[in-house]
Amino acid sequence: MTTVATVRKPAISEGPAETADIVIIGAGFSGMYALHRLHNDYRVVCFEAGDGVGGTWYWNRYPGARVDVESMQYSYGFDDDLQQEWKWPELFSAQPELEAYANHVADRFDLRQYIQFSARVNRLRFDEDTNRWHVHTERGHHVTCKYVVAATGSLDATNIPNWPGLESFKGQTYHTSKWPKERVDVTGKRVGLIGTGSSGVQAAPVLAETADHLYVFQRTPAYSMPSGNRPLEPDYEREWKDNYAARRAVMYQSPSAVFLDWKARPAADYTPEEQNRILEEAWKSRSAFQLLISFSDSLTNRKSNDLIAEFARQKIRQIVKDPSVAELLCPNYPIGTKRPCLDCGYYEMFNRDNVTLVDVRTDPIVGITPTGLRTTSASYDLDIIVFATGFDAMTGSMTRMNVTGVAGIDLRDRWHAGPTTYLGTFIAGFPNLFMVHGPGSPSVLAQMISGGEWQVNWIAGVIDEMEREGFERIDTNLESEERWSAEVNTAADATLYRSTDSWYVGANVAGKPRAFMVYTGGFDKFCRICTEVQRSGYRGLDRTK
Ligand code: NA7
Repeated sequence: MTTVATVRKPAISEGPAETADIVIIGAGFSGMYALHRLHNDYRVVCFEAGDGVGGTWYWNRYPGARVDVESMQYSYGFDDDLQQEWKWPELFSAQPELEAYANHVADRFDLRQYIQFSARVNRLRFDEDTNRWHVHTERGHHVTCKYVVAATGSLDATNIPNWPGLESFKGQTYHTSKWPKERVDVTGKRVGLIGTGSSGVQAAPVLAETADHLYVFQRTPAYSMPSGNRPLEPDYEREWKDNYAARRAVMYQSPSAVFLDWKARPAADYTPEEQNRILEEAWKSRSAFQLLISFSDSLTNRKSNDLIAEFARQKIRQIVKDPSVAELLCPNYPIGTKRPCLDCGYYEMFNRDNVTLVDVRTDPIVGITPTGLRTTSASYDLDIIVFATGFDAMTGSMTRMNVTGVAGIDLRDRWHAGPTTYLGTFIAGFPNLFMVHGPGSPSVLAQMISGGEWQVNWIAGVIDEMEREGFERIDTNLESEERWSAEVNTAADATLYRSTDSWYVGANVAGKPRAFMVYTGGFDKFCRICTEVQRSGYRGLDRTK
């Protein structure tokens, strides 16, 4: 089960336009599954910007990168032999293992022959006269096709704030999501890590082990929980493999496509002692998300949420020895309204002498200098700056492709006030274009591999039916988008998500319009709605011959 580099047989050459039935953009987990699902029935081409498969797990190779959902769950379910035969070494796999798994799947299902690597799509144009998409890549490919499946990832377009002086820095800079394949040696170096989301929280303890000094520049503290990662116990693995079919079925019927204990009641139903016992058990459990679902109203009732948040803050205060550092690390927003993190020794790391926490909320970074960075009131000398500053989430991977639809409308203009979609999959005026994990779908709030598999199957079913019934074009309309936006907003309004600035609402990128971009009504409900739309004769969609 090793990574195999194969010689590819390009199906598509660079140069004059070639034709395909379907172009899939992205060879991450959803894109690869789309290829597998569709290549037997259609002429399919996949364009991938990286030179390997794996998407998120190809790009995010920073030290400490690790998935925050158990690997027995965060894996494909479409092929039982695959899930029975693959052996995950750890409970929560690290990036190299996830990349190896992606490579194994690409080889096992012979997918590489359809993938053009190092081929970033930089132009996507719909031709109304022919009902065909024209797909162009930076390498000069030009393919016309009937359908496009954009499996471009929710978190792909990197965000580096536009600090003055960035170019002047004489040391090395890295963004966590574009980490080089070669090992970056920080031994004896002064490292500045900006950002304390999942990437920063995971990278920091590893960097601190060898850096001369690590400065952690924090704007908003994260809620992070110990992953309790460990080698996967054989008995536990056996239990999963013996029950995979039933457990996958449970996952598909759960709000987040994960196999967790969803049996909780509202916090007020428990005595304070019971509440505490439940939270302690969740803290020690196998998943950060178990803490969030300790009570059924954790994300809808502020009082219940406060109980969990205060419990998490107490844990921070117990672990971090310096009380002022501990206070700075204590978040004050509702827990779960920004993506919670799963860590390996993050808070413990702040007890090291070579780690300094810098609060850039009260003393913001104002610029990068040749020798480090400046905040409003201080300067820091650094050899290396690590940007763990996240992504232009949910929309960036689509808008940067220069997408134009009917009447030449540019997707950036279409979404200038925030993204609107129908079912997180369709954009009015961009016919035959399907997004996987698009804005308005459960995307990052559901387990991404299983969620992607479900959505790809649904999209493939729609395409199959189009072809069987002789349709040329499927599109949605603004009324359907409005209705779906109302549904997304109603679901979000019933939660605490909106009370916090996060990338779920586009708040992390300067100038980005605010819009709630994730469907919080539950993965299970989302699947039911999509299924119903198809069964009811494509309500909200216009199919034409
Ligand atoms: P995130 O979660 O978006 O984290 C980015 C971090 O960078 C976050 O702490 C930001 O603070 C910080 N940031 C961004 N801009 C600035 C500026 N201008 N100054 C200081 N700090 C800044 O990205 P990750 O890569 O960590 O994780 C992404 C997802 O990957 C994660 O949720 C999991 O799903 C896996 P802020 O919170 O905006 O104040």
